[in-house]
Amino acid sequence: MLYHLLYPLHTTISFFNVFRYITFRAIYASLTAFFICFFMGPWVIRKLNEMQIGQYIQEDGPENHHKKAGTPTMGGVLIIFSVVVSTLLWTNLTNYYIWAILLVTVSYAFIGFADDYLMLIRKQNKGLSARSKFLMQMILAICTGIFIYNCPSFNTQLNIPFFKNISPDIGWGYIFFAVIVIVGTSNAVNLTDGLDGLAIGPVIIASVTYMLFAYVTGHVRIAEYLQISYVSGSGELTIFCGILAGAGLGFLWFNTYPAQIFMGDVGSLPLGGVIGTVAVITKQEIMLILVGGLFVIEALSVIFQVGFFKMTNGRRIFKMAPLHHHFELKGWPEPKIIVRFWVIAIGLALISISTLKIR
Ligand code: 57M
Repeated sequence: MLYHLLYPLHTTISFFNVFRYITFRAIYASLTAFFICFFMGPWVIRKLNEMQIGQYIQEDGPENHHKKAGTPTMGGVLIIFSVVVSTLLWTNLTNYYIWAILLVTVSYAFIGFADDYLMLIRKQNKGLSARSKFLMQMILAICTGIFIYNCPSFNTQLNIPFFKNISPDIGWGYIFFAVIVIVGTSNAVNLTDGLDGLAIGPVIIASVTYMLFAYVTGHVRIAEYLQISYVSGSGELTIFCGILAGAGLGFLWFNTYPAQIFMGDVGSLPLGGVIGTVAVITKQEIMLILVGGLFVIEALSVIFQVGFFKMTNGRRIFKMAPLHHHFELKGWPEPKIIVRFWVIAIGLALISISTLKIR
């Protein structure tokens, strides 16, 4: 809205010309998101405490988690509020992709909210059934995929990292591809969200990385120079990714060890979903394996552990899955696991950025 209100004034006051620039808006949008979370955080924590919205802790989890019982949860409401307000303030609302991303943000937050709410009233770790949660995620991802597929500037050629000459046109198959990416990322972020700051850190890292990818994909000359697909209008997602990073930093202020608040599914499901959606729109979906490498590692640890557990009647590869529990049970202090996982996420993100030049 600020963009729509203030940019037209540039004809009389030239200063307002800066609102045209994506880079300018990205910086101030991310600061807006950061300050909303930062200033509203204490109030939200107080309210959640008053409403007794505290975390239920599973009995069979690592010992260290029992002392976390009652930590206010559903802090994702704050992240989503900050993201939606900042997006409405700073982005160009005539851009289709912004609406696709807002659709995922809000609808996945609703699924997460329903899940958290049910856990809360049942006073146990059972919210929506895995099947109904997955079904809702799928339906909404299909709607998003169809929406993106029909955006005039979106083409259905797949970008294969390292192979600039190979870009198969998968036509409407792109919708299914988008669904896998969006639902997969949403669930992977959810699985990672099991230690203080463990999920939000890599979400910030992925957002900053996709800020760069969105900028180059939406800039006709830079995209041509780097020989990547140009997607007209995707540059506006630079601002959205900046907002995600800003809101994430504001939330991390309170979620860092020892956490004063957890995000809940209302945070983890939409955060993963929107990272997947940005990857689809910027056509850097395959690169997400690296950018969100930590989420992939955590999700694979669960897939292998559960598969092995079932095949061998109860034997395990890891002491416990997802992987962060394995290191907890090995006796690593929680902050050490968190920071080391962040270090891995930063390393993977840097490698992914370097691939822009390796073609
Ligand atoms: C939800 N939720 C956290 C918090 C957060 C298939 C199976 C591997 C699924 C998996 C599962 O249910 N994962 C998804 C993970 C929970 O956090 C809440 O949930 C939100 C995210 N959805 O925002 O509201 C707990 O995580 C801790 N936490 C923090 N700091 C944070 O900032 O410390 C969260 C955020 C919180 C808090 O303790 O209560 C969770 O871990 O439950 N299931 C599991 O992860 C379980 N794994 C398992 O059963 N593994 C088996 C295999 C064979 C399936 C095995 O390896 O033997 C474990 N999780 C727990 N206890 N907690 C097992 C036991």
